[in-house]
Amino acid sequence: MLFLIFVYGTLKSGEPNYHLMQNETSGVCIPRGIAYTKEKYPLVVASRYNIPYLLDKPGTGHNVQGELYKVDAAQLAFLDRLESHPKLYVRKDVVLTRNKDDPSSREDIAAQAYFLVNFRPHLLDLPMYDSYKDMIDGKKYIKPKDRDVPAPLWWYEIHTGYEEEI
Ligand code: PCA
Repeated sequence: MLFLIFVYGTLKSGEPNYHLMQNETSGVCIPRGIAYTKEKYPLVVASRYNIPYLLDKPGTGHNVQGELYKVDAAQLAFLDRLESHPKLYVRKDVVLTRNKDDPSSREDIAAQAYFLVNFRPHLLDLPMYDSYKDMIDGKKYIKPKDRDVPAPLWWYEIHTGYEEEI
């Protein structure tokens, strides 16, 4: 069984976690090209570690560019752990298109992506991007191994569910 996953952040080619999308590193992972969200979504870079988040608020932001991958159950489980699904990011259905400038395009693609669902409202005040890239607006991504505060102790910065746990 294979799953179609849309990556829009550090897992894209050339970005800091791309090595985790190499085929057979953690499971089967086959590139399927570039796609865009059919709906607009806010893509922001947030928290002290400058992490990209696609916010679950359709209609706001941009048609976000990302990459499609076909993955097997092992790679999907690996990605779910990496993204702390469903505690932090939530893997959700998303509709994509190959051609964002042609809304009538019949090439809709059903996939899943990691969204931030219970996000703090102030995240909507951040700049919204149509495509993520490390160092965008000078924001350097800090990898999990280089973070000075362990998860979930910093999640309150971006997530409404973690205030009590600090
Ligand atoms: N990794 C996932 C979600 C955000 C991130 O940095 C991705 O690239 O889609």
